[in-house]
Amino acid sequence: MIPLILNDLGYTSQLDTFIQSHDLAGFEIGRIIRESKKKYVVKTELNNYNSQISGKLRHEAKSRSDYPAVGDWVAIKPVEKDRAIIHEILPRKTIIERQAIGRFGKKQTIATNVDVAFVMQDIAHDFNLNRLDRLIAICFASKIQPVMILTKIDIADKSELADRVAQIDKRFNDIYIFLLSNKSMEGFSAIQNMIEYGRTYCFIGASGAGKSTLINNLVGEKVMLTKSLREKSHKGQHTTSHRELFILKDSGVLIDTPGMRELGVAESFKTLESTFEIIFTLSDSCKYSDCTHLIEPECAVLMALEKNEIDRSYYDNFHKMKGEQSQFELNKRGIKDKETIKKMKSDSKNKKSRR
Ligand SMILES: Nc1nc2c(ncn2[C@@H]2O[C@H](COP(=O)(O)OP(=O)(O)OP(=O)(O)O)[C@@H](O)[C@H]2O)c(=O)[nH]1
Ligand SMILES: [Mg+2]
Ligand SMILES: [Zn+2]
Repeated sequence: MIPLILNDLGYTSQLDTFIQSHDLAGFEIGRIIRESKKKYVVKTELNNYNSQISGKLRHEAKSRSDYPAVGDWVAIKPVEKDRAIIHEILPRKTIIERQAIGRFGKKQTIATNVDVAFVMQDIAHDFNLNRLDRLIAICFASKIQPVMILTKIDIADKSELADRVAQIDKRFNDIYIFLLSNKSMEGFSAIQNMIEYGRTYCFIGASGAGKSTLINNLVGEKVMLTKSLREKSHKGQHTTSHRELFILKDSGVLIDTPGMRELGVAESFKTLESTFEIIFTLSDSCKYSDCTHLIEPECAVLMALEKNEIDRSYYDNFHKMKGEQSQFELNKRGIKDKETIKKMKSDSKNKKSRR
């Protein structure tokens, strides 16, 4: 393993005071570089430790945010060569969190101690201003500076690209936007150059945006698995399923995250409605109250599309997500049916055994 000092991992002297005042001098200090199902990898100056939290921490944890997350600084005690127990989570500078899917009111920690969030979006086939709104909102809610990266410019139609960038520019006029191709590497060095030593950069955005591909390019080796949509066995399945932190040599610290499906299959009809507010408002003026906005005459949505008042991508995305949403409802019902069958089977088994 390449020797490193804590500063390479983004350590700042602000943490010294806490360590001294909390009697943590006897502990090894490290940063969580990987998390998967409450198992953590902690990197210290000396080693990488597979870690679990102490009974005391677990006992005291009231919510999800009391558990460690990738990016956290922690005080650990090694128990074996490569194993350690996490005894304390040091105060967090920032937390990126979002509403946990399907569990309203519950927060999910994405990463901590992040300085800059790279909000990534595939500009060629996954242009969605509403999603960008949400991602940017997550950053602002977490008090983290967002920087936008629009990917796949190599396969985007030139005039469409200019138009989309103009739209984004207009909507988020104070946010810096990078244009990138992970294939031709156009725009890559500008991103590479903005990454500063000791600072932490978290990559967020929808699945397929190219987060892991960019991280691989920055690290200079294939540290993360990447996949095209075609290769994904299920529609919308994420390639990255865990969060992981990487240290660039003489540069910053990067955190990869799984694609956020905040507009995706698990969302309710209500979310669809607020996300596609324009379509839902227009549909009040459609001739038929149950208009699908696909073929009906005097459909206000189709008319708006024709007059270019709404974007084709906005319209298409609405149908795509509406389809996903109904599929999700069907799946949910399918699961319920399966559960009912299972219960009936086990009930009848119980009856038989009682006889
Ligand atoms: N043409 C083109 N393809 C790209 C670009 N960036 C990424 N890709 C491809 O897009 C696919 C998805 O890229 P990933 O890096 O796996 O996407 P991700 O954002 O990490 O996705 P999740 O891990 O599912 O959240 C891969 O097949 C990449 O090769 C780009 O700039 N141009
Ligand atoms: Mg990925
Ligand atoms: Zn209609």
